[in-house]
Amino acid sequence: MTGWRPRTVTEEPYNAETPPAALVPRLTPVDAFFVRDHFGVPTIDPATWRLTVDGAVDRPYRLSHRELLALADREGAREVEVVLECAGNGRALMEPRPPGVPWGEHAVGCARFAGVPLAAVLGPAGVRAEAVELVFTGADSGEVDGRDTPFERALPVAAALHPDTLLATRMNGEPLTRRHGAPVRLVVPGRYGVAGVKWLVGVRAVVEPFNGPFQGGSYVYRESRGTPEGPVAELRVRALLTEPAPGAPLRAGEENVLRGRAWSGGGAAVVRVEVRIDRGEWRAADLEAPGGPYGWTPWSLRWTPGTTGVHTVTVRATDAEGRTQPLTAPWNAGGYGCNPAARRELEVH
Ligand SMILES: Nc1nc2c(c(=O)[nH]1)N[C@H]1C(S)=C(S)[C@@H](COP(=O)(O)O)O[C@H]1N2
Ligand SMILES: [Mo]
Repeated sequence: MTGWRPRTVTEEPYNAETPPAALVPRLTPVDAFFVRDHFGVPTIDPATWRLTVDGAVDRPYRLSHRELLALADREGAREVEVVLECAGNGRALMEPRPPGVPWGEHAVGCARFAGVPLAAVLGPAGVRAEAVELVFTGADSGEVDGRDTPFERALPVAAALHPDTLLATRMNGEPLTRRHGAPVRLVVPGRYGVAGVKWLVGVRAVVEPFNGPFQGGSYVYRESRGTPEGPVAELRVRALLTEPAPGAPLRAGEENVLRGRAWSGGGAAVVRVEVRIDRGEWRAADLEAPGGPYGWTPWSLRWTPGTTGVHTVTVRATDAEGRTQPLTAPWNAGGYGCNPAARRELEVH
């Protein structure tokens, strides 16, 4: 425990951002980690929890929590360090502002999730060849268009069977908390957070692409300006400036270290982070190794301000696929995938 709390953005349902100071350590403390809920936190007793595996499978079955943990012992638990970012992170930077939770830039965090590869649970069920997707059901539900609707999301079969797609029971070495999906949540490294269904109770194989309210209704890039249309899937390349802390005293002629984090999606490494002060040249920051292919990459750059006054720092990252952050916020009707270069004004005395 750190005594940190996320910063509330909306009360009902509860949505909250990671406080900036909690983004300084490599792993984001669980009690500071951003929270995105569409409905609310369901109450689940692990003793009676069951995961239903059905649909286009040869042997539908139900798995208890104890059986899942035994599977982790038998097949080997797996742990991955993952940047979890809400697809709406940064929406408040878009002009005009799209509807949806008005996230600033901190609906993001990085944690170590441990659990069983989903493939180990699907193996015994035998996903049929005609299945195209797996649909994941959360225990939370609420009214959508006048009907009680569970939170459901789908993944293509190949992504579901990827060895790093986990049924996670632990976060940063501790049992998963209720807020973050206990007893079991899905973790899909390299994709926006919406893929990671919390409070997971069902997995079903389907032979037609799934089209639920949180799949084809929302979480789609529509009316995009300059970026592709289509479903929200992989994380877009992005950098954050974490230090100096907001309001930290800076003096002309004294050296400072600018620091932050950068990440991208689909396992693409961050290969470059560049920093520009005011309208100066772009300078390459030093990069440290990330904690695995889905963790974030720490960057740093020494800077000695020459003059007093307000200086604007701009930071942009580039990934191994050659994708670079745009300088201004991209726009689409749902306000997703907003990844402009990070910008902050620093006052030098
Ligand atoms: N069951 C369920 N799973 C869910 C959601 C939800 O509302 N219900 N929100 C999704 C979204 S949009 C995000 S960004 C992540 C946030 O995970 P966190 O709250 O653990 O940070 O959970 C995802 N999984
Ligand atoms: Mo999200």
